[in-house]
Amino acid sequence: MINIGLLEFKHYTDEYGSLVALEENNNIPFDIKRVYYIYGVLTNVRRGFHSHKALDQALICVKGSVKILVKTHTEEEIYTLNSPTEALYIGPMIWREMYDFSEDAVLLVLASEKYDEADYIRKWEVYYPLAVDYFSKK
Ligand code: T46
Repeated sequence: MINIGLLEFKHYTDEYGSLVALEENNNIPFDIKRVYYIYGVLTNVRRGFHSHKALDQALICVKGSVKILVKTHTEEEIYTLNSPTEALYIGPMIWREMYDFSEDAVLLVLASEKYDEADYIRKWEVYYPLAVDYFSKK
């Protein structure tokens, strides 16, 4: 799917435990301008329901598990994130919904820009024609 990818991170594991290092424009394919995390989500809660116009993000479930639905006007895929050594890259113009959070889930997100509500498309009926146009030029 365009603008979606799984990133696998090298981990340094020894008898003292494990460590993963993330670097912008290295194993994270964009400048990192913001980091946030989502936790304490009840299992029956679904979040997201939006796209971004231009933002790049990497979603890492550093603890527990969560499902991520990503879709466009023509395609959809579901990813289960349950490892601190992998991330789901989500680029511009991808609708996303996060659900089935385990009780202990911590979803860490690295973002290419600071928070800007103007970059969100929060209505499917607004997203749909913009997606038709955006992906027709890809
Ligand atoms: C996304 C998915 C994966 C801020 O003030 N600053 C921030 O950086 C963020 C991300 C959110 N907020 C505020 C805005 C809302 O009042 O936090 C509140 C909850 O945000 P939202 O309802 O957008 O959360 P989610 O879980 O639906 O979506 C979030 C990100 O907003 C979004 O960019 O891709 O996680």
